Amino acid sequence: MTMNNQKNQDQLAEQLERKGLNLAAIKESLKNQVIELPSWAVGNSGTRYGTFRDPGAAQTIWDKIDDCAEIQRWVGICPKMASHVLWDVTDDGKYTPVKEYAESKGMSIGTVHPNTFMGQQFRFGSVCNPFEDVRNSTLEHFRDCVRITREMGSKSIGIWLADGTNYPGQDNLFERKHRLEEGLADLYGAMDPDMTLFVEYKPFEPAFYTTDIMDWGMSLLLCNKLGDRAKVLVDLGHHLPGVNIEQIIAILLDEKKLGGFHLNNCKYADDDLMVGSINPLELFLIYAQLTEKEAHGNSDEITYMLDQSHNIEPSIEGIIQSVMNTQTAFAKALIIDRKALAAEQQEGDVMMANRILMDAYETDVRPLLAQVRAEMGLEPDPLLAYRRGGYAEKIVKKRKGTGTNTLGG
Ligand code: PSV
Ligand code: MN
Repeated sequence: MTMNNQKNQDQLAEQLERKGLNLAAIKESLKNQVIELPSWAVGNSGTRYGTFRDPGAAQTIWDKIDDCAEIQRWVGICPKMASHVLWDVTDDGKYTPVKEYAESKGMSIGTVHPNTFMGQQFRFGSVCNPFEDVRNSTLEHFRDCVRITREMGSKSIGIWLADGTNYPGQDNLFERKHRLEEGLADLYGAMDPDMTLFVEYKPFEPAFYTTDIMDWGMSLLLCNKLGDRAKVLVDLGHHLPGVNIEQIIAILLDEKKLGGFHLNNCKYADDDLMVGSINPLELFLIYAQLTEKEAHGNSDEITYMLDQSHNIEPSIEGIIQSVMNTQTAFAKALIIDRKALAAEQQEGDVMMANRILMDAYETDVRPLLAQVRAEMGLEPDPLLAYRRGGYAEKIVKKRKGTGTNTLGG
């Protein structure tokens, strides 16, 4: 550490101490942060209008693992790759080699995502489908997913259903709810006792009139009926405009029902942009709730994953930037002067309470994060370090820009 760095650190430690905060503990929290990388984000992706192919995009499951390991090399807090079962399997239908290859690269498999939205049979939904044979084949897929989760050495399954209807009168909404409850109970019952089920919600798309799990209330209702190991998954892009996500987080935390996140950012709906790129304040306020809980020594196990689609930016760079944005939000939330904030709240001083919160948000945490990275043996700026590392050029040469897309277009 240079003299200047040491001076900055000492100043920061002093400032934090005045707020009753401990620099070493904050650094420890930042070092222990874990974000799962989505295997599906390193392949080509696009919109329904087309795909701009990235010449270095991952083409095979091995490429995806290589890319995730490369990201982890620079960011150091992403040792897990979240998986989508249909897209992360060997050509001969095996999963164990995927796990083994990931391990050889220092990675493990995180949350496993079933896929009940891509087959032709799912035109009218999966577990909510009015046809019994489709419901049964969905349940079979769920049981396969439990086996795959076990085989991949993972402990969590993340379910998102594209089920819904497009037109009034298309199906009976009471019956769809019953089918949904029965289907998820079947999946839950098939899981190992140490597995957790994350239930993701989304207001619309691909269905536009009704969506069977349309919001956090529905997800919570289902999780409460299922049991302790069923928790709500919040995808940041799955809310109607104007919804206060941080309040949802506070409520779910208090109910001990927040299972995890699909991190991304949106301007309108499910835009899947880089987390923290459009609304960094919202991300900070979400982390403010998460750290509020931690500050009371009451933090639950929460799984953080990225769920993004890099359509015009190079995927690996987009992912690295997203991880950095998340670290920034977390660091700012960790330095909130909680004691002073609580005092102002008690006084009813709206102005000062807001100022204390914003003071943390406006603090430049880049030197702190650079220091944390240095202590972890990492470069201070992972994005620039990746650019200098030559991996991007290497994969373009090797993969020759023929990557297939996983999503959209
Ligand atoms: C649906 O929009 C979703 O957010 C679900 O999490 C899917 O698993 C994922 O996107 C597919 O990218
Ligand atoms: Mn998602």
